[in-house]
Amino acid sequence: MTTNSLFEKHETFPGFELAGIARTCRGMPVCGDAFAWHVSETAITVVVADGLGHGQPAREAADRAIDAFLEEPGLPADRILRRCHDALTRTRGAAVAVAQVDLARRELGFCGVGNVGVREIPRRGGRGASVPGIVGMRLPAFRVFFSRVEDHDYVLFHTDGINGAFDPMDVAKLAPLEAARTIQQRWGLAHDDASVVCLRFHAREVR
Ligand SMILES: [Mn+2]
Repeated sequence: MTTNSLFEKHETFPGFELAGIARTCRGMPVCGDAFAWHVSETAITVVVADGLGHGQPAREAADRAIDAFLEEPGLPADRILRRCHDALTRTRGAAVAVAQVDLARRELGFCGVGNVGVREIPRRGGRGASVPGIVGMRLPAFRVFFSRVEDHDYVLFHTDGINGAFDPMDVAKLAPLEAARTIQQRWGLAHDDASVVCLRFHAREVR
């Protein structure tokens, strides 16, 4: 069997919407990528993890990162990343990125180690980038990049199973789940697990 199994998740909240897809590498029984988000009164936190390699050992690393995050989702982004590192020491390691939006300040903090990227619509710049390294093995010095989010901003996080040459403008008019599906279908690499999380802000309610 060479079916590429898909995991999809989509949730709508007042003022924003989240959708994610993780698609399994061709010929593999399980996906080595995993993602999760946590939404509180004050913050949105998204974690995307790409376990090294493919199959079950990759999945185990990715799952541990997600579990470490969900056990204490209220921590700041840099502490979540460090927590993931501690949780992954006996695994093969993973690329992990953490994005956290402070809803009151309308500010996005992004940090990542390994090949998980962040893209945006429109192009404002300064959303940040992951630094090379392997979470669980060698955690390099990393920083949290802070940037403002405005109404209608679209922020996309993706593993390296998505061809990084894709142009986010191609999905600018699509709702998050449709955008995630389109990115996966058009730019997902068959020989790797591929995942993408789309976070879209809507207009704030006017009272
Ligand atoms: Mn990968």
